[in-house]
Amino acid sequence: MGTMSELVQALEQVVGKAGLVLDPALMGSYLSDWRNAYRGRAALVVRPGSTEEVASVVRLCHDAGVALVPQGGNTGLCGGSIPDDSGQQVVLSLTRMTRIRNVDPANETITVEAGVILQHLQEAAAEAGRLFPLSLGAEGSCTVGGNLATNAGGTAVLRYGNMRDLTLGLEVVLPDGRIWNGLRGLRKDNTGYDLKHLFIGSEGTLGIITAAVLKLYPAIHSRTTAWVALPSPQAAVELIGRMRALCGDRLTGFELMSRQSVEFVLRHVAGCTDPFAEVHPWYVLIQLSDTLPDAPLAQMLENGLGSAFEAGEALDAVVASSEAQVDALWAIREGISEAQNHEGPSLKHDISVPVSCIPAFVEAADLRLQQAFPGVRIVAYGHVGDGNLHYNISKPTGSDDAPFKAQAEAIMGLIYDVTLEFDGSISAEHGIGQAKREAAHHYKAPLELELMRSLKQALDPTGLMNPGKVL
Ligand code: FAD
Ligand code: 2HG
Ligand code: ZN
Repeated sequence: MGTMSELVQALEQVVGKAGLVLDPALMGSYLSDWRNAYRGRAALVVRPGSTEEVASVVRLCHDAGVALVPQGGNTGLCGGSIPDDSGQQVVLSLTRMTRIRNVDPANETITVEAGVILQHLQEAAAEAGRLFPLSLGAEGSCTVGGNLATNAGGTAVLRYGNMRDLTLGLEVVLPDGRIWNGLRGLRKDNTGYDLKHLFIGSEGTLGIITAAVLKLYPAIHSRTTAWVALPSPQAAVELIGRMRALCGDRLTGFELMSRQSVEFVLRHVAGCTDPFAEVHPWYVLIQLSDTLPDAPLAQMLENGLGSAFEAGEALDAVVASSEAQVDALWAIREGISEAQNHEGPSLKHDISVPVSCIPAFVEAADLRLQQAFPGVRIVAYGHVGDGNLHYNISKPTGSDDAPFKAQAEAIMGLIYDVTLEFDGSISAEHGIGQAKREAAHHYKAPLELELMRSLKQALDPTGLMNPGKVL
């Protein structure tokens, strides 16, 4: 084990001067998340440009006993990509690894490096006449490596699945610097344990993902989008069942939003306006898509909404009549995260319960919260088709931050307790990172934690891969 300055010299040999950030004044964007909820310090940031360079960097840090924090676009919401405050950890940024290595239209696959921005991947798929369906609000800056490491979800999961479902192969640099080439574009491969699934969702604690073979889908040539007002989450669950029965796989988006969520957007996000003159308690954004340019989506939507009005599930609806209107409706949904930031400190609960339990979850959690913490604002919205609600909490209007922050743990505990009562998960898509580590210890079954620790020990016996995250 040498000194930090010896390590820096050796790293410079690998990535060159331009691949290192040593000046703390230039490290800022790597050391805190976009909400500024997590802050750390680092010995340095290293930016390798190839898998071989990543492998050399990892080996050097391993031999020096220095911990690594992998980082992609740094859009994660659980502090997983932020180093601790020791100033001893090294941030390994994948943002220079941006090559699309191969497109294989006949195999319906694309092979990309970890630092490719999700939006660029979507564009590369479109150029090949295909669709890469993962879609989320941070797609302009999050990376494929981060999407894989968090098993990202987003707004198209109900039709295409999450990142795990979209992945066929991985290339990973292991914690000792060896390269595992698992870049196989196979839809069938039953030769033992499926190792890629260990790394997907591991949040950088088992190795560095450097590339992936991902699935492509037929391009979409028609879509129809509607904004629907509803009386309750129960109506949303009934409506999604109705739309699924009617449209099958053409139902590609179904996002639930409470009035509180929409109000925050209308208040803080420039250009967003209320689609209705009247105020309603809940809304859903419905999207139908088809590979045919002239698919009768508008007719299907009209039929579905017609019967929903008759059944009392829908109170009002607008159907977008132009691409600009489609974008305007999605801008309201995608603006919630940003809008909530403007309302002061917030607590994010990225929970899931069975879809059928969403109404009872909301009722129980709302009631108990308002009894125990009167005045807190509940910002509930999310991917109702996946049973995934962002059941976020903002401080009471006009109150100070400090008392709200002092209640944070109790509020989180209350919400997670209700989640577990419905056999739910405390993290549906954002992961554990550092934010939910304690909660995971508390709420996950001891046997599951024991198995996770065994896997961590087997792959990363020195514990230098993103320590302090997940476990
Ligand atoms: P980072 O934030 O850099 O890292 C996330 C985790 O992955 C960290 O633990 C990091 O160590 C690890 N990591 C990163 N790259 C690698 C790698 N190459 N190898 C190993 N480990 C790595 N998430 C959703 O799932 N669904 C959503 O709908 C969604 N919407 C969002 C909307 C907004 C406005 C924002 C800000 C975030 C949203 N997110 C969402 C969260 C976030 O965008 C995703 O978690 C995304 O996948 C993170 O990608 P990233 O490249 O920014 O990763
Ligand atoms: C979304 O669905 C994201 O908009 C972000 O997962 C959720 O900010 C959040 O809590
Ligand atoms: Zn989400």
